[in-house]
Amino acid sequence: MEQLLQQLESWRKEIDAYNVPGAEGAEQFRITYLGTKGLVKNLMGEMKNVPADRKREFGQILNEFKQFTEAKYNSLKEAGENGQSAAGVDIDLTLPGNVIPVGSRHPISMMRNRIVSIFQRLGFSVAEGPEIEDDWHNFTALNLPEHHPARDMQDTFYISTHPAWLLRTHTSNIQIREMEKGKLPLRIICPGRVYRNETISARSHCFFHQVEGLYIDENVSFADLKQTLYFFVQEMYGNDVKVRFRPSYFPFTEPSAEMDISCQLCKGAGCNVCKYTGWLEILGCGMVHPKVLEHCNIDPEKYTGFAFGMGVERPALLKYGINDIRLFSENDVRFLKQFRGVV
Ligand code: 2U9
Repeated sequence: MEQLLQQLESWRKEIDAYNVPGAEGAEQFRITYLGTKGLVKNLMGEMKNVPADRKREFGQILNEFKQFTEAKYNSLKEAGENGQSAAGVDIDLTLPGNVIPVGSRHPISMMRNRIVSIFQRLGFSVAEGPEIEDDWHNFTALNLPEHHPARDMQDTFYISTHPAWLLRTHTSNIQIREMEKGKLPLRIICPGRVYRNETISARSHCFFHQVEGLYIDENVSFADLKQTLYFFVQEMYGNDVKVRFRPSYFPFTEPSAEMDISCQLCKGAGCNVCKYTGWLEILGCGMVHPKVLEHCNIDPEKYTGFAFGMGVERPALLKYGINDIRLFSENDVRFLKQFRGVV
């Protein structure tokens, strides 16, 4: 008898919590608790097992339980008929659904995609490679042997448990790996994240993004390099853009150059963005050094190639009017949501 009373209490809680909405929910409730094979009928059948001196007490408890169950059924039924949930909340099926917030592309991804898609239209395919690299693919194969002074400008991060590994300082490791595969001609565009051991400020960070390109075939010339990059900047900045090439030095290209475009803000007149020169430096380039070809078992007497590299952050800062490179990696939604709907 005591056990039965305890059981009744837990059914009471179950009934109270019942919340299946609509007319179907009410009907399901009726079958489970009030139907001919339902709980209340079963309990009534238990009366015969109750000792004679407690029949009256148990009868009263059961009656009260039945009334409680019937009252719950009536409220469920009424709510079902009025289109309400059992919790009593109105459901208006004509209301629009909840808006699911969607994100937006990151400005770095947008700028990378713009750069990459122009080269894809020229027949370049996208190649990717590891961010954790070995010395050979990041430095030595690129004509930057140990103790070469140019390594100083590309100080990076090393992994103390794996001294042979480092974080790549450019995406050129991808080109080396592609050349090592031995399939020529090769026309690839290599986007990715790179690392440098530098003090973080509004203008520089210890990681940033690059897009590098490589074209190797018989008879590839510096004229091909100039025309390809001129096409790129015209697509990127418009047909009225002016370009100039200045001689430069990189260990992995010979000859090497830096390419400037006429400042897009002052149209060449001079402003604080171009430091009153009228020109903006946008990329470095050159003919692949014969030693680099040899390191990848490519005959420099038969094949030549050009390569170029550009950062993604700087053109993104200029295009979207951003003044601090750190905003790109802080993941502040107030910054990121401003790029909704931008391409
Ligand atoms: C191979 C051979 C040559 C890629 C090149 C540059 C010049 C260059 C900078 C631009 C801005 C890096 O992000 S940045 O700081 N890059 O100036 N990169 S030539 O030359 C290669 C690459 C791979 C096998």
